[in-house]
Amino acid sequence: MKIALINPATPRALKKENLGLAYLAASLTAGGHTVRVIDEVAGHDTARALDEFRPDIAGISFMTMYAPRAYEIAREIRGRGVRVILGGAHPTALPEEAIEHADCVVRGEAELTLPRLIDSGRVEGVVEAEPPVDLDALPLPQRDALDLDFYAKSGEEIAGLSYRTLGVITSRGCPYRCDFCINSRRQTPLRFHSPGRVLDEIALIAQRYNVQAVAFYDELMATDAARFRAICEGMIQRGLDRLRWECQAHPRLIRPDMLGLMKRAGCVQVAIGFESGSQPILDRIHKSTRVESNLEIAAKVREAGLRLRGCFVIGVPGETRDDIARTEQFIQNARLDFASLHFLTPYPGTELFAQYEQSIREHGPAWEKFTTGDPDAFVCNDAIPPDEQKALYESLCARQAVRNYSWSEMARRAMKNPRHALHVLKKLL
Ligand code: B12
Ligand code: SF4
Repeated sequence: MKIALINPATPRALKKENLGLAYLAASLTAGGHTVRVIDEVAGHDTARALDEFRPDIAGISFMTMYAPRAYEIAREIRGRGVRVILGGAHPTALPEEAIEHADCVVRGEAELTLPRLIDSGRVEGVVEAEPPVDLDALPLPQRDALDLDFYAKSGEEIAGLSYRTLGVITSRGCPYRCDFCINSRRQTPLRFHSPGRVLDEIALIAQRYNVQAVAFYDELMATDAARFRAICEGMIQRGLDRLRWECQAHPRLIRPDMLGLMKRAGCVQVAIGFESGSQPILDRIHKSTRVESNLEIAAKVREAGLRLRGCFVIGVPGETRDDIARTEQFIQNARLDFASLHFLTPYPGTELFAQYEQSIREHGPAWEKFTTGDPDAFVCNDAIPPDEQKALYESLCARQAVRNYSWSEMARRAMKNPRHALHVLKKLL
């Protein structure tokens, strides 16, 4: 059968490849189907691509912020008499909403289930996917189905420099349960690709797509210390240490004795979700970390010569002006190279969503605002009036933008997006 896999976009889409679709494309191709990925993020015109390809079935993959666009595409496709299947983070969390717009919704990781479902001919209703237990048994993600030149050129920015970068996923899941993350309610266990398979995949993309850097998209890269060590050592042994890479790590799982090895293996930057400089706020979101130990680990990462990107959330229930000031102080004390500031957003499927579900529904959720950068999405915290919270968040983002970028980088960004630059400037004044 001819299957179209669609990646919807909005103007706020980040230019990063959807590896979930590449994994699905590989499984469907292995099952004898002909797959075409229609990727709006890469600039594809969905209507035109559908006219050309004329699929028998279309699958649409989306996170919450793309839900309105995904439903629009689903309507158009069903108008052509083609069956539509929805999957990804949003339909998994809210299948009862998604099924209103499609013939079928698949919840969870669908490499095994989607080909079976299509072969059965019963593309209908809400289906629970059977998650793959052995990740190495899955075929390599079919990256050729994506417009890789577009994504590699869009590059990862590390230290203000743009590299030809592609993403790799080496594990699925996380042992922690932060309230705002889908892992707070995730049912599937933590699973890993073996070091051998990870190294083969990196070697393949380095050779085939001529990349300079790898972005590890894992939620956390170092959950299994022995495996992570084997990956780092393997990168050195196989000459893959010429690639630069960034990974995400949890403060409690970073082993200081590993930092030197990571650097030798090509790591240039570690991203850590510190989230807040205030202990009661960390406790409120069940982060399982302490402010003091976060500062210690930040110092160790910098001492090892790795750049440190910290991620933070503003808007946690009960957060006061003092808590926000402590977060800004933390950013300075930790001497971060880059701080990413997010506005706490109660994504469907999370513990936080469950806590606020009723008022989110009364509020009439504007899913396109669920970007983690838009205080108008939904405000959970009632300790500060919403308008003041928004102003505090935006001025903190503006001050941080000045710290994050060099003057030349700021000038380049201002030329690219003058309206945003003006907005930042206004918040600074
Ligand atoms: C890698 C990643 C990214 C990458 C790449 C994103 C991309 N283009 O795919 C980057 C760094 C860019 C990113 C950014 C963001 N991300 Co992100 N990201 C992830 C992460 C860690 C892994 C996703 C992944 O690749 N998994 C591996 C693949 C194999 O799984 P998958 O993509 O889920 O696909 C499987 C299933 O979902 C299903 N499936 C998927 N599509 C379809 C379609 C059909 C038809 C079917 C049947 C099945 C199906 O089958 C696939 C194969 O198993 C997830 C966490 C998670 N556990 O999912 C968060 C996650 C998806 N991200 C999230 C968020 C919020 C964001 C951001 C909005 C904000 C932020 N703070 O990071 C931005 C927005 C980006 C933008 N503006 O476009 C949330 C989404 C919550 C939601 N309900 O929307 C998640 C779940 C993390 C969380 N906090 O809970 N992200
Ligand atoms: S440590 Fe990160 S990935 Fe794990 S539950 Fe917390 S936010 Fe989610």
